[in-house]
Amino acid sequence: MQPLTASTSFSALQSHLASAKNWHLLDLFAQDSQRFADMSLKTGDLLLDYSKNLITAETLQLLLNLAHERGVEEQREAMFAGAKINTTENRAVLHTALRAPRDARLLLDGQDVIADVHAVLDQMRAFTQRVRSGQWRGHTGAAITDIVNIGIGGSDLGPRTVCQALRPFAQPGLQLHFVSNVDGCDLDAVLFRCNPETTLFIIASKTFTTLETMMNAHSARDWLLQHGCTEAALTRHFVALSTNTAAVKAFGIAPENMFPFWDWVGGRYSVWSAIGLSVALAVGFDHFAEFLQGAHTMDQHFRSAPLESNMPVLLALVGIWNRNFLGCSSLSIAPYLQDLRLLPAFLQQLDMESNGKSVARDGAALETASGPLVWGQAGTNGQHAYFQLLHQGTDVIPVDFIAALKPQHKLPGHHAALLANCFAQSEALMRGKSTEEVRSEMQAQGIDPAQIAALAPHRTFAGNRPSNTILMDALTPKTLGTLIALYEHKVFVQGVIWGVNSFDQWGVELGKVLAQKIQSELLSAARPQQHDSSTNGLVAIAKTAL
Ligand code: G6Q
Repeated sequence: MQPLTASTSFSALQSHLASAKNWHLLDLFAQDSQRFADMSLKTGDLLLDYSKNLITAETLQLLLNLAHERGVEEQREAMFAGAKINTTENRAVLHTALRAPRDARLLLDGQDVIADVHAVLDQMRAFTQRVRSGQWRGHTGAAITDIVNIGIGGSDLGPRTVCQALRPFAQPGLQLHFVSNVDGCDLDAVLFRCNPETTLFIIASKTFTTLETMMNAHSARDWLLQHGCTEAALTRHFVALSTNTAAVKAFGIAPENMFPFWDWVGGRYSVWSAIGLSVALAVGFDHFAEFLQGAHTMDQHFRSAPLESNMPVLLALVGIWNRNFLGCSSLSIAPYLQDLRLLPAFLQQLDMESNGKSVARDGAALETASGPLVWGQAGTNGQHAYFQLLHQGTDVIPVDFIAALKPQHKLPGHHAALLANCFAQSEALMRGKSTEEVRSEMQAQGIDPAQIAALAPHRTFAGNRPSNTILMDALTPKTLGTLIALYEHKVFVQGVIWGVNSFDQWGVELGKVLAQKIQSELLSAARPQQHDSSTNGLVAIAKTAL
């Protein structure tokens, strides 16, 4: 495929950049009273305001030309239709099918995937009802009180983020726990809080071979056996979410306690599949269905809206402008919602694992930057930590502010304070504070001129720093589904423009293989010799402690 730099619209954007260098966001707003109206759009329950970016109508048009030229519409259709766009693994990419309604139809290799999806959803519905109603019993006949999801990466972050975000919808009396790290402290801390008679373990692993998950699963099994559960009764305490039937069986989980999914569901796109079982258990199946429905609303919008009024496309294009033309290497995610505090970590995986690539789909080295570093924290906490760098650091870091108009609590005053902070931060990043403003403020306070001269540079903010704001009515299962799907499709569009395969993760595999080798060296008597002197030295020191 043609490198991005060779496309006509990329060159046009590069020429356009020369004029953009002199823009200030404040001037762009002053020149156009319609800017917010023109550069914001609503779809489903979400509003995206992208007007505080260093773009004009012309920039947007050139970016849209780029999207057309790079084949966003064709690739989008290929994904929805089940083409094997994950070429390095020869797989379709069909997380959108996981939230399609029952009456939809999609054939993949002659198999109706929608029918398969709904068969598993029915299995999940029946199971969640049995557990939540107390019908499902542990080995002593007591109802389940604690559910532990054991998984890592895509089999952990999605359900963990969603369960936390939907906390107000959870059933009291049923505690959800998540264990991911191979560090025994993770499982140990959870087991300490659980009763073996009333704990259900969900082993969530697409491959059912991941070291961390399998080690934690075996330790959980041992814990139950040590606490009075017989081998035969283990079946009341374990269910599996996986694509690997043979490995699930070998572990000892009954086939009827396995919730399958398929190779066309990528780990970081799997919360909509059986991997979302912990969500359905926590908030009830009907809420889980609303979460799927919210995502489906965004899928329909993404698939059918023209690019110029397509929310994921616009969010992606603004990101391309910031990354490839304004040189911003990082994107900060700031949810002004405490229950969404894990969203930055979730989006970090979604974006960085998908687009953290340096070769194009045909294997050629990329000539431009691809996925940015994605990071963040919930507001207002972040304001009292790293926002200093966002305002006055030497790097310009665009921010996505995310907020809800209505709170999920009844405490008076808090929500207005939260929203005020959210809006004030994006305004401050844009507006900045000139040295002139600082000087006159200090003069008005009667500060002496020498002190003003010394302090003014420190109290000056350049401003002109870009941000998006995403507003939802309230954080509900439906809006959360719509929001996550928005980002999934944004990442997809950017991957198409960069020309990368957003759906493989070979970088994750290398670490898995090397760790297995070192682990066997740590536990054997032989001296490690196969590495560099640093790795050999570290392994040798660790062997003395183990
Ligand atoms: C996600 C990645 C990765 C994966 C984990 C867990 O897209 O592939 O984060 O989800 O490595 O893999 P398993 O589900 O196979 O245990």
